[in-house]
Amino acid sequence: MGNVVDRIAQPWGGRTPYDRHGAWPVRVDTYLAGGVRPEAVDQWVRTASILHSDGDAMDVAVRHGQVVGVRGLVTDRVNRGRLGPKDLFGWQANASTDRLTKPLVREDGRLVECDWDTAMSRIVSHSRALLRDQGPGSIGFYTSGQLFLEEYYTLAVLARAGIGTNHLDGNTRLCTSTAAEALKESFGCDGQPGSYDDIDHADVIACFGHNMAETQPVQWMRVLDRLHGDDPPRLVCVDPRPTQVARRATVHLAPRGGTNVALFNALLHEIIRAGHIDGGYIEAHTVGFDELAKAVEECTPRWAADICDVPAARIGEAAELLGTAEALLSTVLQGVYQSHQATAAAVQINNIHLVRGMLGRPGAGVLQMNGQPTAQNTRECGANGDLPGFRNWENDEHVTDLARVWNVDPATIPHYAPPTHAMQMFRYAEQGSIRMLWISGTNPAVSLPDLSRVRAVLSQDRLFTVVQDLFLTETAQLADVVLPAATWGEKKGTFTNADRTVHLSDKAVEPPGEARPDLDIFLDYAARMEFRDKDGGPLIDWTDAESAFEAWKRCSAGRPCDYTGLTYDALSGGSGIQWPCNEQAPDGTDRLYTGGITWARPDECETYGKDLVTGASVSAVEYRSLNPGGKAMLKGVEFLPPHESPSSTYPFQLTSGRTVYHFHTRTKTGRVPQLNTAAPDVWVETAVRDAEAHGLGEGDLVEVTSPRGSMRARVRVTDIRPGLLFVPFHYGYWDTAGGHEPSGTTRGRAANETTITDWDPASKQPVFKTCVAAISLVEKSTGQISAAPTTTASAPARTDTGVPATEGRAAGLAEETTDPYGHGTPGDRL
Ligand SMILES: Nc1nc2c(c(=O)[nH]1)N[C@H]1C(S)=C(S)[C@@H](COP(=O)(O)OP(=O)(O)OC[C@H]3O[C@@H](n4cnc5c(=O)[nH]c(N)nc54)[C@H](O)[C@@H]3O)O[C@H]1N2
Ligand SMILES: Nc1nc2c(c(=O)[nH]1)N[C@H]1C(S)=C(S)[C@@H](COP(=O)(O)OP(=O)(O)OC[C@H]3O[C@@H](n4cnc5c(=O)[nH]c(N)nc54)[C@H](O)[C@@H]3O)O[C@H]1N2
Ligand SMILES: [Mo]
Repeated sequence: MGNVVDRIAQPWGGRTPYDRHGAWPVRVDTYLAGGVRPEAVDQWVRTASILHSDGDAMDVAVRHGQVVGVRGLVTDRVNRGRLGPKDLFGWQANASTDRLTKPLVREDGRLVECDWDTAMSRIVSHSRALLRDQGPGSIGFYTSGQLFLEEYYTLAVLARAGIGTNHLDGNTRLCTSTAAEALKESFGCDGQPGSYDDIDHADVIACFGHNMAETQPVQWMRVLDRLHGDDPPRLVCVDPRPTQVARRATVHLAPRGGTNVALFNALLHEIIRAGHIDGGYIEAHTVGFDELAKAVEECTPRWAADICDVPAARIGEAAELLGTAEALLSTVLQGVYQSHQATAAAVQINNIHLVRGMLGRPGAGVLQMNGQPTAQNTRECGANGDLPGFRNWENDEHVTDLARVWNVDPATIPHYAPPTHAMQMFRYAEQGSIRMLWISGTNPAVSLPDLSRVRAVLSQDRLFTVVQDLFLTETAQLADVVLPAATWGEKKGTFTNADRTVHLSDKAVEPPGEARPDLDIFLDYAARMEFRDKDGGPLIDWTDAESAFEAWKRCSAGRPCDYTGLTYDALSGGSGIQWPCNEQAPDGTDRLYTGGITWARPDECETYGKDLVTGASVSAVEYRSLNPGGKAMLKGVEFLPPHESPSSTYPFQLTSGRTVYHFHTRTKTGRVPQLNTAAPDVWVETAVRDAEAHGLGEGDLVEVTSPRGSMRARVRVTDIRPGLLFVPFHYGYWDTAGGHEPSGTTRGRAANETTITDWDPASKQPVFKTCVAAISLVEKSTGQISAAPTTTASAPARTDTGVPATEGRAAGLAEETTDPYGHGTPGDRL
């Protein structure tokens, strides 16, 4: 028996301290609903979390054919038994009574239930007519970072070689396209260099625009456990909000929104000026040092202090920590990827590691993070703007090789232009060249910027929209055909986390009604469309998850993301396994680039790169001359001001993001009592100084307006940087109380009513984190308080405001044990 802990009140649970270079102790977290005892569980089914990119392994408890709880997997390398609040409680959404159970088609303006044959026939006849009349470029697919590897691979083959369209991308464009681009720009190829194990060894851990405490709570537990042990790491945090990471940091920098490049250039300036560089490493493994040094030559801390509104001395302290670390681990996420000059900024973090030789050894690593649980697979399978297996669309040999794998003519695979990115696909749909858009596992009517525009695009009569989801989401309501999907726990497949760890997710229970796995839907479509290879055989000859996985292994062979050494059987063991896994590395690979840079040679690289300011492609010839030996590339970039800056009409900067209790547009977490109650409605965070200046206080209802639109929320006064507003983007117009119908009041609460249609020139990732806004009072609070949690970055600045602490009470209780084998030795180590 372990401790029982309210995991809503204490999202990170209890501490299991450990020392530097030690092994992270185990702690097994279990939540079983409704008083079910472990002995009463019929079956434990292996999977990993699907509500973030951490890849926390767990077993799902099944009783009488229903999921009744979860237990962290003690032997897994990623979490050693721990689970975060969403992992513990989130599975309950699967059993919601409002799951889609039958396909729907639009008849006389209304969505009505039908059978699968009717829905699929309608999609197939539309596809055939469009292919005949307008060609493959009239069909687009917009997918997810939440399906399984087998599903993305199947979709990539059917879209790229079956339909022959270039218009296939994922919501990973909104999420990790900058991570991928930054890795490609620096290392010539995607692939996460670091490992979570680096947390055990680092003496400095730096989080750049990454609220790890809330968005990867289990790795944050690992950091906390080190902070409680001997020789704790020092933390550097770059975030304008008082996140838990910021509160624990030795140095916290809270820059003005959109100024990351100025700040990072100043850090590089100081590191180089102080001589904290590894000349041997630079010489052996990089090109471009002189250009980088020149680019940051003038970028003194004093210069950056004005731009970023951060004290110059503080920048110096951060540079000193980063510059003198023995083993530096950096993580980068949306505060960089969705901010201004995203790729340029993310690349500067790679540069810090390269000039310091901080790569490829324990504790020295970069984690250009992923966000979504399966975003890595979207990228490697080519269901985003890349070809499968990190192949280079501009390299004819790579295209020919892919054509060999698929047994098609190379000309079948569109490679006349870069694969179309999601923002461009919506533009094409707006302009009318895309006439059919198949949306799977994403809710763009809440998650894309500038929602009134997105609704207008999706509502057009001339656009035939297919939406494949679990629920009748804001997006599904605008569709012509809605397909009910089975999800995690109801289907089998694999997925890969942010440190390349592959997990197998088994089927625990039957999906509701007629819902089908996304894989079966894609296979059904491919069969009905009769896609053929060049010998007349079926283009797609696999029939289930495991045969799809085997097909993908053949496609990944010899590529950086080599899966050939993995099998479903091997993945059913005690832990996930990190790719590449092949004959040379049968147990997987913990770190990339341990012996230098591997995939940047001109014939092997995934891309020849881009100009980080304009996005213009570097040509193959230029790449060959700049980087003939395939080293890492140091790329300096000048700071440019954000595209919108505050004015008298819009005096604030506005940013948006997440809270620990909710996932994205809340289709799952909004249906879970513990999570929904912890943060039931939208709020807006504002600084003490700004609240005083505008006469605002806790719970006041305000309108936040930008040049695009407006939204309403109640105020929470926090220690956020002055001049900045923060809104969680989780809340669309679906409401647990209000049901499905868009209502006048709740419709205007999505952060993306206000955000801008703008994207990074290199990664094409939308700029969600930097726009301007005004705030005006709608109604003074008469005792109402905002729905913002108190446990996290949204904690009130003052404790005397009468805001009750966020708690789960009896419903939030979960068990923790550090002695899962009953040896009586707490802290039992792996
Ligand atoms: N609880 C929870 N966890 C999740 C998810 C979720 O929805 N909920 N989603 C998953 C996904 S898909 C993703 S992508 C990740 C995202 O994970 P994170 O990137 O950690 O989350 P965000 O809240 O989007 O943004 C992080 C921080 O960026 C800061 N920021 C804003 N503007 C700037 C800026 O200009 N510069 C800097 N330096 N910082 C800035 C914000 O203050 C915020 O605290 O989380 C994953 N995990
Ligand atoms: N303003 C602002 N906007 C943002 C962000 C931000 O920080 N600020 N962050 C961006 C980021 S990083 C991300 S990742 C996106 C997320 O944006 P979305 O992807 O739109 O968000 P989700 O709510 O996760 O939508 C996933 C959908 O897939 C469905 N689904 C879940 N599992 C399955 C399955 O197995 N099969 C199928 N077919 N469907 C399934 C869910 O019900 C849900 O409707 O939002 C982006 N938008
Ligand atoms: Mo994301």
